[in-house]
Amino acid sequence: MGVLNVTPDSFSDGGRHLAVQSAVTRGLEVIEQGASFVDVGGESTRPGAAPVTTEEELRRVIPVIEALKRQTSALISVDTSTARVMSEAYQAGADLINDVRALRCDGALEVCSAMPIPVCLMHMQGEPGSMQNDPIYEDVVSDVALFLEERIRICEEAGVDRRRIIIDPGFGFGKTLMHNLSLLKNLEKFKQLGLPVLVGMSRKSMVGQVLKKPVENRVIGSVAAAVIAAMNGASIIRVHDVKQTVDAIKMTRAVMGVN
Ligand code: 9MG
Repeated sequence: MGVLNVTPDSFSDGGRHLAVQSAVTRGLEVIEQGASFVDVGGESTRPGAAPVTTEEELRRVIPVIEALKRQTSALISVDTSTARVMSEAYQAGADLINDVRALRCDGALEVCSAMPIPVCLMHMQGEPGSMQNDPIYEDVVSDVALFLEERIRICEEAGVDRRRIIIDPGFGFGKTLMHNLSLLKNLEKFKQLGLPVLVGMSRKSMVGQVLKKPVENRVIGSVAAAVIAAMNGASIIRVHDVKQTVDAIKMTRAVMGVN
């Protein structure tokens, strides 16, 4: 899964039309590099990020989804927690909902239960504005697994078919370095829930903290994390550096005997 952030810090400089064009060009590039999905997001969920209005999120993501849909048959994922954005993104052609808040926002569960597409439920402790202020768990692997089990149950009760659900432990979302490393090491535990596992560690601070390197020098560390995740059962890996990760995952899968 290739990351396509459509936030002002990503594609803003030449105005709205140019921003859409450059985002679409980047989306087509990640597909060309081997991504099966493009994850289009209009809300920054980085630690400390400010929330965005629904109208602004729609203005950012819908034209990009529509344009990508016209130009590629690759799968389009929308990274959002907002019910209206989920619904309009689906009508614009989105094939997957990626929700870092696991359908906990108003109306999200109802909207998703009425749509036929898959949904990724991610674990996050707290909210992006404050989630890195001293996150605490009794046992991070069990606590996150319990949360995901509970969200799966709530989704199923609301009418979301289990076969549509993807789960994600949420690396970097309300977790210290030790929490993140422990989740990566024990990722197989999440496979036991019987659903595809998605992970996103690309360029995140867990890589920066281990390597003591700034974001622009985290490609190799991110690829290493992707390989470990694939070996420990991840089915979808959300990354910025698609070309490098695709090669590394091809090698990993060859060793694992899967194609
Ligand atoms: C939007 N986004 C940023 N990081 C992510 C991660 O780790 N997983 C998922 N599902 N989405 C993410």
